[in-house]
Amino acid sequence: MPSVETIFSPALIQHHLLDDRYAVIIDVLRATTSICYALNEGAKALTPVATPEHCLQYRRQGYLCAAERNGLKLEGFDMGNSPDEFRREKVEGREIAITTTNGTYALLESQQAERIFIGAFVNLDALASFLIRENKDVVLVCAGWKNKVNLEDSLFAGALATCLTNFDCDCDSTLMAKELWLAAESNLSEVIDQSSHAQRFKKLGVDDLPLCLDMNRCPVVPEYIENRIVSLPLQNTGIAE
Ligand code: 3SL
Repeated sequence: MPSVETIFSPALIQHHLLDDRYAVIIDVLRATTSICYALNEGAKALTPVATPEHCLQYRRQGYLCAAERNGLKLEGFDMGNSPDEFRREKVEGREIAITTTNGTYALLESQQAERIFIGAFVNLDALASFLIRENKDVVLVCAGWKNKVNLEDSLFAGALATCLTNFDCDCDSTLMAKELWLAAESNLSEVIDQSSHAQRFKKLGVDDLPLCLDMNRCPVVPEYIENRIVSLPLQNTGIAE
């Protein structure tokens, strides 16, 4: 039986074995949500990078450049990190370089994993079906906030782990995440609205919560392959067209 393990913060990755396992990177607010939107809206691929400087270097190759720090779009970039910015008219057929405070960091820290996928509420069912079909050990990596644990990523880890019914769960973090999800599932937006990140958004005038909690809006399975995040073709995901 495959297993599912949860890592609540990138600071804890070093204490877990990622080799031979699939990693799912989770940054519900908002990096992994925006990545799902971009691919669902027809972007060709996203290249996650660590710094804004590195990101801008891709402009010469015709990439769109997206950069966010502390919740804000950086000046001089084509977009920040709002799912609303990754609309078809802007992203279709385009390569995008992206850097964010926590999401791209968590991904780049998880590179020992056998394969790396992107998860958010907007692709929950698609990703869960794919992982069930693959039947491999999975590690859920929550991006958190600057190495601190956060509520929304832990909730998503619980939601995904709950879907993986045939997986072995010898991991207290996963049990905790599942209990959290069970308690919050019926009033998810009210619960997430209390989170520190939602509060931060309010101060910044960011109104992306409804887009980030729009369950299964983007039926994509994004995978990080050779430095780029691409959407797996539907026939490889087991998701019916
Ligand atoms: O930290 C990140 O990667 C971002 O998702 C943070 S924010 O939602 O853009 O504020």
